[in-house]
Amino acid sequence: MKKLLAIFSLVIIFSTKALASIQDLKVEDAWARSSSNPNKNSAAYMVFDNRSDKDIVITKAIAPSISDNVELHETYLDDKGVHKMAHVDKIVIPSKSKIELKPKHTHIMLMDLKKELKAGDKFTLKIICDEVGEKDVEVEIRQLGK
Ligand SMILES: [Cu+2]
Repeated sequence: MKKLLAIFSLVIIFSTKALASIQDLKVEDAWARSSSNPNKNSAAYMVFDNRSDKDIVITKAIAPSISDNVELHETYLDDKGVHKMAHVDKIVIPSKSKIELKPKHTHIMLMDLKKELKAGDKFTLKIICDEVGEKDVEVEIRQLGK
C-alpha cells in the first residue's frame, strides 16, 4: 500500500511538472483596431512570449464587455492571391518562443461588436489555455495604420 501511494504521488508530481504555468506566458503590446458602425468586426493583436520549457496552447479568448463572438483566426492566401480568414481551434506557442499576432496573420477576431471601438479606449480580453489556466489582458484600441 505504501509503495502504491509513493507511485501515485510520483505520478502527481510528474503530471504537474509536465505542464507550463500561466505565469510563464507573457503578453506584450496588446491592441485592437478601432471600429465604428456599420462595421461590427475588429481584431486583436499582441505578442505572446512563452518562457516555459513546455508548449502553451491557447484554445479560446473571450471579451464579454465588447463581443460574445470571439474566435481565433488565421489568414491565408487563396489560389487567386486574395487574403482569406479561417477559424482555428488553437494557437500553439512553442516553448521558449514568441509568436506575434498581427494584421494579415494570426489574430483574435472580435465579431458582432456590442459597441463602437474608439481609439484610445481599452477593454479586457481573457486568454484561455486549456489545462494551463487563463489570463486577463488589457487591450488598447488603436486606429489601423497609426
Ligand atoms: Cu478574422
